[in-house]
Amino acid sequence: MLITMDEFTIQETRKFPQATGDLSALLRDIGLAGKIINNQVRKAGLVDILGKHGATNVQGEEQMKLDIFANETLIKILKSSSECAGIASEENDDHLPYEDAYSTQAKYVVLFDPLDGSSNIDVNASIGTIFAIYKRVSPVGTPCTQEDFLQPGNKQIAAGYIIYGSSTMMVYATRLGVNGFTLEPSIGEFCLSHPNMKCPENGNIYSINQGNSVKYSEGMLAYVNYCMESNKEEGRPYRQRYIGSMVADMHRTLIKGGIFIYPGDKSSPNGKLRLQYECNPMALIMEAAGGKSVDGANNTLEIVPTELHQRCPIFTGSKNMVKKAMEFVK
Ligand code: AHM
Ligand code: MG
Repeated sequence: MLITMDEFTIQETRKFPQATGDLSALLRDIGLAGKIINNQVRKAGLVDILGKHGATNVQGEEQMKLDIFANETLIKILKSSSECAGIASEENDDHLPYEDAYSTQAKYVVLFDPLDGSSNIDVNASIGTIFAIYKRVSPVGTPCTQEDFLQPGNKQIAAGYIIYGSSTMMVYATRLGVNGFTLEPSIGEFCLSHPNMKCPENGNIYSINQGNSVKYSEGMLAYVNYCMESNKEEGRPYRQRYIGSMVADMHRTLIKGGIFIYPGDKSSPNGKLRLQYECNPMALIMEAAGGKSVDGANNTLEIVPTELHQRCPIFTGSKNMVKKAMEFVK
């Protein structure tokens, strides 16, 4: 049976009698932006033929860098959606309130990384869009404020990603669980392909940029050594896999189990990844799938953000692997 993402989301939200359908509409709009971005991503290799950034393509249209295109697409689609009061993006210094009459009445705000891992475009590896949805704390009827975007991750209503890989998928989590939808290109619909996704409690893959190990803390070094150590009963050494594209590394971790780590180190104590639109959405997905996510000591979702673009170390994935890593780095 073919169930589209829209149909699935409507059915799920009907489980809550008080639901208005706004969240389903918002997820549909994010999916729509994903399809438009997907179309451009699929043409990325043709950029030299169609014209580079600043040049015009065969249709005489201005070519844009893909991450800028993805950002503008999400901003435009969410502005015309009547469920979004404003956005914050990795590409914009400040949050952006939508001030038209519909948007000020909306109850949700969205944070996103429009095209994460974009350095992988040149080598044709998977990239993705990451998003987080919060209910605003500022009064409905007014433009949204910075406060709406500085809520801890456990206040997320939903979060997800779109992966532009060998196929294009949208995965999103609510408190009800995690579901994955594969884009069926012939009908242009995301269709339910991965219902009720669960991250295995144990895994045998660790995913980290080990090239940074000279800068690791002692605990972090000890954990990586533990992963490489031989122990037949425990299935070690673990396999090491690191694409360097968070969405792709997390998608594998969610499906196969394992641990994904971007730690703090001596030169960057808070690591590289951003709390609000990279770590928190992934943490919500992992927790809703039975996994775990911490900054080394605390649950990622409990961290109260103080700045829009703040960075945060992350250890996320199979519950038991994350717990083990914490014993080393705490
Ligand atoms: P970006 O937002 O500039 O694309 O950077 C984020 C990416 C993640 O997708 C990935 O996990 C990480 O950077 C890889 O960083 P590094 O090359 O330092 O290992
Ligand atoms: Mg990013």
